[in-house]
Amino acid sequence: NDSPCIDDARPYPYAFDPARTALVVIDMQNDFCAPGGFGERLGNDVAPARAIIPAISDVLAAARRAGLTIVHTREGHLPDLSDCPPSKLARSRRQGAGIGDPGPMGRVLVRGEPGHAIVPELAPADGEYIVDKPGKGAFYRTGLEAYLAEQGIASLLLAGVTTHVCVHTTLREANDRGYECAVIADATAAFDPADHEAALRMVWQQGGIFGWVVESGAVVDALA
Ligand code: TIU
Repeated sequence: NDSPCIDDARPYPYAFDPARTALVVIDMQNDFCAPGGFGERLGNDVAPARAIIPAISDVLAAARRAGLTIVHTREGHLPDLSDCPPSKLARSRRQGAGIGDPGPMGRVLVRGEPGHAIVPELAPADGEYIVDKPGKGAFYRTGLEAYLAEQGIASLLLAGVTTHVCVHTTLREANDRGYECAVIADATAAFDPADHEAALRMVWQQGGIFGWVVESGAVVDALA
């Protein structure tokens, strides 16, 4: 058969059917990638998040050409914060990154504010599914599971930020639901590279306990 296969995936080759594969781009929002947003206010350097924009852009272009299902996620809350757990709100305030507080890109992590928007380089195209999520995982309190089922999706390619937080939570939720997941190493980032490396290792160790780790160039080649 002519199903693409990424031979140098960890821990072993990753085969996928493009007709049943979705590219999921996680939380590439100004709040995580631009100065003054939620990520920086938490005490982080956003440079690693910005650095993966070109690799994600390349994978997005290849995925669009190949006709993959494309999903974008955004972490954020309703303007009245009614979907923000008090625990999350309190810890954000304690850290100086108060959810809902005013900032240079509007109210921090609130839907509809400039900080909540996806960076312009990776803007969703018409017809691409956007998941607005209140949590770290893209399946919790969203329509993602139903949407993927409707599309007949079996495999997920994961990109975005941060590797150990929202990418991992989504990966774990997806793995428990039976999806074959590949995390794209150079299209994901954490604010601290040590967290990124640890998170990637957790994917492929134990024979691929959560799935596979691949490189963006290999994904682009496989989709060509
Ligand atoms: N999108 C995402 O990963 N949300 C976070 O809060 N990440 C952190 O690393 N803080």
